[in-house]
Formats: sequence, C-alpha cells, structure tokens
Amino acid sequence: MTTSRVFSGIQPTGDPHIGNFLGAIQNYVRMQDGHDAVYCIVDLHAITVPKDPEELRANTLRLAQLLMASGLDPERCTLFVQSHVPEHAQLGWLMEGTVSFGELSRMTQFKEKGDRSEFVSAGLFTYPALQAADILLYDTNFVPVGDDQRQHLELSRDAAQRFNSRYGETFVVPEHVIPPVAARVMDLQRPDDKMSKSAAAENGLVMMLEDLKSIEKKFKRAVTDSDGEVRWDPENKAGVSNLLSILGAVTDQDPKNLAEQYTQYGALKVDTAEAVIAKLGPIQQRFAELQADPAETSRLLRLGAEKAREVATVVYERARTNIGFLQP
Ligand code: AQP
Repeated sequence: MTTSRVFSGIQPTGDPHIGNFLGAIQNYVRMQDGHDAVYCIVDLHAITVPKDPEELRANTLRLAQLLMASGLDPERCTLFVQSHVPEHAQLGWLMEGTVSFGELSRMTQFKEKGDRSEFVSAGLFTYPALQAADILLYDTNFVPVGDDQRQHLELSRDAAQRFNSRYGETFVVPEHVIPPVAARVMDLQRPDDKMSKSAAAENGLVMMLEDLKSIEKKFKRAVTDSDGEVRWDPENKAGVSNLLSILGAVTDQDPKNLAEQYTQYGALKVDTAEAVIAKLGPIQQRFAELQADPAETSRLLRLGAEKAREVATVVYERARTNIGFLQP
C-alpha cells in the first residue's frame, strides 16, 4: 500500500497566531502519522512583501522552533526551508507559464494585500503560481490549510490539470483538507474579520507565544453580542460562534454540542481562555528549550531539505523533460 503525501507551507512573517495554529499547525501535527508529511517554511513567499533581512532570518529559525515545539517531529515528517530547495523557484517559473494573468487577477488575497501595501511587488501577484509549484513538486495528495487558502488551492489543481493536458501526465492533482472546526478563526474584537497578523486591533489577535495572562485578558474582553444566548450561529452570532469553534478545536469537540453546555457568555470566555492556555503553555515551554540550541535546529532543517530534495529533484526533472527543455 502506498502512503499518501501531505504538503503544506507556512510563512516566516512573524510569530503565528492561534488562527494559524488551529487552522493549520495543529493539523500538520495530526497528519504526521499515517501520511508522508512534508512541511515547508516558505521564505520565498515572505519576500513578496519587503522584509528586513535580519528579521527574516530570525523569524525563519523561530518558526522552525515553534513548529517543532508544537509537535512536528523531524523524524516523522520532512520539515525544511523553501529557499534551501532550489527546485521550488525553478518549478515556480514553469507554473508562471501555466497559470494566466486573468486567473491571478481574480485572487482575492492579492486584492486585499495589494490594497494594504504601499509597494506591490510582482511576486505578490504571481505568489499563487509559486504556491502551486510548492505543492506539485512533491506529488502531493492532500494539502491541509485554512479556509482562506481555498481559492489558491483550486488554482494549483487547475495548474496541474492544464500542465498534464498540455505536456502529458506530470503532476498529481492535489486535494484540499480543511479542518472540520476552526478553519477560519476570527478576530476577537471584530468577529466578522479573519484573525490575521496584519490586524489593526491588537486585542483581537492572540499570538502563540503571547504571555498567558494577556491571552486570558483578551478572551475575557472578546466581543460577543447583546442577546445573551449561547448558540452556534456563525452568521448571526459571529463572536460567540468564534469562541465555540476555538474551544471546540482546542478540546476536540463539536462546537454545536459545546453551545448546549453554556448559558453564560462569561463562563464560555473563561473556559475558552483556559483551554487555549492549557494547550499553548507546554508549547511555549518547549519553544524556550529549543531556542537554547539554534545550531541543532539548523542541522535538522538541513537534513529536512536533503530529504525534500530526494522527491523535488525527481518531480522537477519530470516537469522539465515534459515541457521540452533540452538536457544540459
Ligand atoms: N484566521 C485563520 N483561521 C484559520 N486558519 C488560518 N490561517 C491563517 N489565518 C487563519 C492559516 O494559516 C496557515 C499559514 O498561513 P500563512 O503563513 O500564509 O499566513 P497568513 O495566511 O499570511 O496569515 P495571516 O495572519 O492571515 O497573515 P496576513 O495578515 O499577512 O495575511 C495557512 O494554512 C492559512 O490558511
């Protein structure tokens, strides 16, 4: 029996928040078992918005340590940095020849990020082509990411199918795996908006490495509504439903069932804060331990890149042959 391959990427653009954790990282950890799991810290994507070089280097190492502290085990998965595997950029160019200007123009994330940025790089626009390359480079079957990545994943599937029909069978067409709960964690202060690193209201954003007391305060101040009934209804009760889905994702329970156990917003807020703190506390401790030995993290990342290249070079070779590049 062949094991299915899972691939996902995460940007080293500052410490992750609990949306990144519940929408992505927690599932990365789960999917290490029973799959051939490949996880990539996508530094090539990070530079689509200009970054301070020292900060980027430090953030890349910190993110690797935080992923390991969260439970990614380099023995059970492949964890590496995107720029350490040059085939990502190489296949990225082939994907730029595969997806169209019109398709890229329809990507809502580009519109949102482009509107917010002073300098809009060409890379920010073609980002989904590189993302398609990341995924297709590993003959990926499943891609665990949050709901916000749905449109990009659809483009990766279209790119794989188009390339296959133009040049012959080359890529596996990947499938999206969206977590059943907390696929879209919302801002605690503006529950109609996705929790995001670039959020304007800092009180709505809960970071994975945040002081635990501060996390408790933010949950206690979370915006709810004035009707006073605890009910699972994301459309009309975004704040309360967000708390239920966070509590559900952290404790592995169905938010609808959880709703029936509460009559007071206050108790729901306290229990959600406690559950999040119980989850993040041990991760923060392991992270502090890993920070003491950055050379070991770098060594593990180098091994991860070697493991990744064993697959990436084979798939890239298949793509370059099929597209018609002359052998050197
Ligand atoms: N609010 C969220 N709820 C659930 N999942 C989320 N993800 C991001 N926000 C939420 C998932 O996290 C993974 C890593 O994504 P990324 O590294 O591309 O980060 P991002 O999407 O750029 O994160 P932000 O916070 O939204 O950053 P900005 O503000 O820069 O746009 C992905 O799987 C994503 O789905």
